[in-house]
Amino acid sequence: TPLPPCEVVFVLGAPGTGKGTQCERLENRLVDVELNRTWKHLSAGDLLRAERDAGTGPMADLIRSKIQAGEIVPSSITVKLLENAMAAAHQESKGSITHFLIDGFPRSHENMSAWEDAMGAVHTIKFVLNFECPEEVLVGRLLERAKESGRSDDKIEVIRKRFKTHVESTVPILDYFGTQGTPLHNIDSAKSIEQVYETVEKLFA
Ligand code: UP5
Ligand code: MG
Repeated sequence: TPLPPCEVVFVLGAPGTGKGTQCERLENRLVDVELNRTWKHLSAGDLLRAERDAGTGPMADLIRSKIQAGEIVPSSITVKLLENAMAAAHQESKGSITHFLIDGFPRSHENMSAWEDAMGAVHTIKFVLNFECPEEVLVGRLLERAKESGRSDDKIEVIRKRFKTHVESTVPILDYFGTQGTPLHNIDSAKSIEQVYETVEKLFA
């Protein structure tokens, strides 16, 4: 079954704001039985890490060096991985999955235009979630997570670089959604995981 037109929600926010945490909850709980509509969580970062770990060629090396530097991987790579993951999820669900929570993408204007070129004509961006939280709170969360995450970028120097990349490249694209008529919901994610979830879940009602 080829991938039909799908609905997509982009989930953005600085490192540690809880994109993955909230998307996991949404994926598990937002099951609309009547409409047979299930939201599939796709983390762009997870897809890149899997590609890095599976590969041995120059592409794996490029992903490794970009993640290690807290910089953005070239858009063509990320968009292709997203496209493949959407198609695979659709296929594996025998066609029932047509709604996607895309976590950690797009991170730059370049990412956004690559998405538009590849998929903009087919899929609809329903809205964008943007989690906001003070950086010092995020540093605490990430260093705590670092004890178990095994992520090569959960080190204070790289964490600082990830924040810098977020401010310089990702924050500027938020305005763009407004110009496209795509709703942007800024969410205070300094609150508890449960409180953030309650706010977010309502947006899917
Ligand atoms: N936690 C979460 N919510 C909490 C709350 N409300 N209160 C208290 N604690 C909370 O959460 C982080 C930690 O905080 C966890 O321990 C959690 O329990 C706790 P998490 O849900 O993991 O936050 P998240 O926003 O997902 O943080 P993450 O570190 O994954 O964000 P990044 O944006 O840095 O990571 P990502 O995987 O998206 O990207 C990594 C790298 O990949 C990028 O730096 C870049 O190099 C590359 N990349 C690209 O190049 N392009 C892409 O499109 C995507 C990634
Ligand atoms: Mg994450």
